[in-house]
Amino acid sequence: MDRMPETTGQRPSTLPTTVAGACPHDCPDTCALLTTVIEGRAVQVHGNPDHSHTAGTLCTKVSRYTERTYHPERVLQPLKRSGAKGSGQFAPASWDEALDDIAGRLAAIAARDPQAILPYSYAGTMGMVQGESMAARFFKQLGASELDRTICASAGAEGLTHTLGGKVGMKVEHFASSRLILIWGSNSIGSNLHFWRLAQQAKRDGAKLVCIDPRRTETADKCHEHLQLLPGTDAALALSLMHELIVHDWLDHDYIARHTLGWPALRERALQWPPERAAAVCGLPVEQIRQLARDYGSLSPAAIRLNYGMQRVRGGGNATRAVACLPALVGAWRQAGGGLLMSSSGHYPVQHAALQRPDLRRSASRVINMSTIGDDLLRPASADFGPRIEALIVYNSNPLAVAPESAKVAQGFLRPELFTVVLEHFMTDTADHADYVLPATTQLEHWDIHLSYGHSDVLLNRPAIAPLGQARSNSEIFRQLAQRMGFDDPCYADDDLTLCKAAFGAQVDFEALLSQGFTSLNIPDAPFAEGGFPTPSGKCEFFSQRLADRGLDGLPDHLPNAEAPGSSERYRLAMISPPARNFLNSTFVNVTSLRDIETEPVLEIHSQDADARQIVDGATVRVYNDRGSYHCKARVSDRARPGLVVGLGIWWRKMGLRGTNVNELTSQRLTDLGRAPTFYDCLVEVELARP
Ligand SMILES: Nc1nc2c(c(=O)[nH]1)N[C@H]1C(S)=C(S)[C@@H](COP(=O)(O)OP(=O)(O)OC[C@H]3O[C@@H](n4cnc5c(=O)[nH]c(N)nc54)[C@H](O)[C@@H]3O)O[C@H]1N2
Ligand SMILES: Nc1nc2c(c(=O)[nH]1)N[C@H]1C(S)=C(S)[C@@H](COP(=O)(O)OP(=O)(O)OC[C@H]3O[C@@H](n4cnc5c(=O)[nH]c(N)nc54)[C@H](O)[C@@H]3O)O[C@H]1N2
Ligand SMILES: [Mo]
Repeated sequence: MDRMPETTGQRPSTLPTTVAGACPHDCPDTCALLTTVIEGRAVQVHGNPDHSHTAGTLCTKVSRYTERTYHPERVLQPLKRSGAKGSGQFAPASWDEALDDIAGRLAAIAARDPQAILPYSYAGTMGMVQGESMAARFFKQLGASELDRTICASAGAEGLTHTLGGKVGMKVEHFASSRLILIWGSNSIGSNLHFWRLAQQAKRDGAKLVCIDPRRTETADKCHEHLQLLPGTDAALALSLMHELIVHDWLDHDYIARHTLGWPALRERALQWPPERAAAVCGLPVEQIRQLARDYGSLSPAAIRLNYGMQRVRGGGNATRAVACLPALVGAWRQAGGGLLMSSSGHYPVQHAALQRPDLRRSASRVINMSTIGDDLLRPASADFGPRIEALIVYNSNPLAVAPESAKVAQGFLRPELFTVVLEHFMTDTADHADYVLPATTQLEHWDIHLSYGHSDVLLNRPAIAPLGQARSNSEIFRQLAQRMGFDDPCYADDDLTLCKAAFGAQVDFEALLSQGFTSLNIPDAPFAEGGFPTPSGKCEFFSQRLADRGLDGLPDHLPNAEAPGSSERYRLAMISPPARNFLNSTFVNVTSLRDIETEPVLEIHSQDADARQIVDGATVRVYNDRGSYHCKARVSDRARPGLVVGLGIWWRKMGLRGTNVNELTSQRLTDLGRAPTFYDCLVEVELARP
């Protein structure tokens, strides 16, 4: 296979060429891609067999990447709204017309107060160039409001930071040598497939696999043990495991003494959590908790694949802290195959200042939390809030579908005088509400560089094909807006390859990336075998002085859900809404072959709860609470435990049964740490839909 030379734009070859790239999606696996190109057209995307984490395999959805790229509904020219706000009616515009008008509108708002302008972006691409590089420079110099990017992982991230010191942990490859693996708050087969391969390898070698998840997922089906706890009760379970480790003395006293902080206080707290108490809170059999503690105290190395499913509740930050304390108690960090992994992204030497140039900002700005965009778009100007949001520039995100309490988000986007620009591949629910839609390139059409939150390699993405239609990369669009705004710092002349190099500077061997497409960070196999955690104390902080200084509990605790089951007479079912396997958040919902696998929006409901409501499998139901209502098909299934319903996947609202999706029901309440959304802390009621 010959790799494409460094520059693009060469004459299309009639022979197949193979271009090395990276999967851009928000997934811990960050796969290395090989795209086969014939006569300038990408015909197939494969997993790179030379990249050990990818091992030549892709998930179903990304193997359909060409179907998405050449989708007949790709937006391939700038569009200007021609009908009412939200009507989805647009007319073509030229790039010059669109960019001149947008720059003019932004300049006029900025002249009054640039903080009335808000960028809104997340991880449609995880690329560091097409994410926050040129865009960040532009908005910082403009003086726009800062966006607090909390929608996914910030509760867990802050919990981890106050315990281990950052988003650091085990090297994923060493899970293969673990003897006990706890898959905690994660559906690996659905959303972390390449990790699952390692877990299976460990299983074949005799490891015990335990899944801790309120839903009986396909991953739970394949583990030896499944603890099907109630949502938001993970801290109670973790504290109770500690209780058992203490009373049976399954502790590594030497590791605790040398490499942890706050043990006497944590010990005292954990002793308040006998398994009987946790069993009642978690809705689990006592014996299952005792058995898990016995396994965790005796099987070594023991590893925890902690993930984000368990931190989307009121106490998500504390729950992460509680779980993150466990490995130090048994000295699991001593071995490469022991410890914990939630996110590995903190291991990367990212050169944020070089990429984003915070020095371009001339005055401090307010910060808007992306998870409360529903309320914030509707907020009037005030001394506390600052100016009303007058302009919104959305890229790499689909807030109408993914943000909580979407009726309010939609109401905000419908404000007639709000000026909204959306950079997109498709007419998403959000793009439908824009004043301008700008056609963005896909990963096959632009340069980028990637870190991973599930392994520790850096990947380079080369463009495989020329941009389709008039599409331009995000970075190019912000470069051109900067020029029109008269921003003349030389940094706006940086091309995408320059930005790729700036992402890690001299910290990563860029020549290796150019020649092979990926390179590994140099991380020790057992990074905390001798302590050395990146916390202020250098220890695993059971007690966090930083939290105590903020007036918060310095120790992890169980904080019940804000909408705990049993706390409402009217809404008796707890709803979680984890990803559908064949979608990536709201991405791919419009790819026919993938939508065909997911069929239609469903709500999994246990037969006891279905029977009590005369709901049969396949019936159309209305799921509702005070925030709104959502119609979908009932799937009567014991994947949901009694008292729990599961609204799978983030459908596009307009592809749902009556123009809404599951986020119509979720709340804008934030987590204990990290200011994150509480998607899985949500009570609902379900009834048969009226025709
Ligand atoms: N196919 C696919 N893959 C994806 C995504 C996708 O949409 N589709 N999304 C990507 C993104 S953005 C992210 S952040 C990651 C997320 O990936 P992970 O963090 O690994 O989480 P999920 O696989 O979403 O699984 C969350 C699991 O947590 C369970 N859960 C819900 N509430 C609780 C709770 O209170 N406690 C516990 N213990 N478990 C709970 C859910 O039932 C679900 O099975 O996945 C990425 N990968
Ligand atoms: N109920 C519920 N809601 C959730 C979740 C949940 O589990 N339950 N999960 C939450 C989580 S973990 C996350 S991370 C968020 C995800 O929220 P988002 O990051 O908004 O993710 P997507 O829905 O995938 O939307 C990404 C959009 O970016 C576009 N895009 C992709 N690449 C590019 C590009 O190069 N340029 C431009 N301009 N656009 C591009 C895609 O076409 C897509 O429409 O959703 C959250 N919402
Ligand atoms: Mo996410």
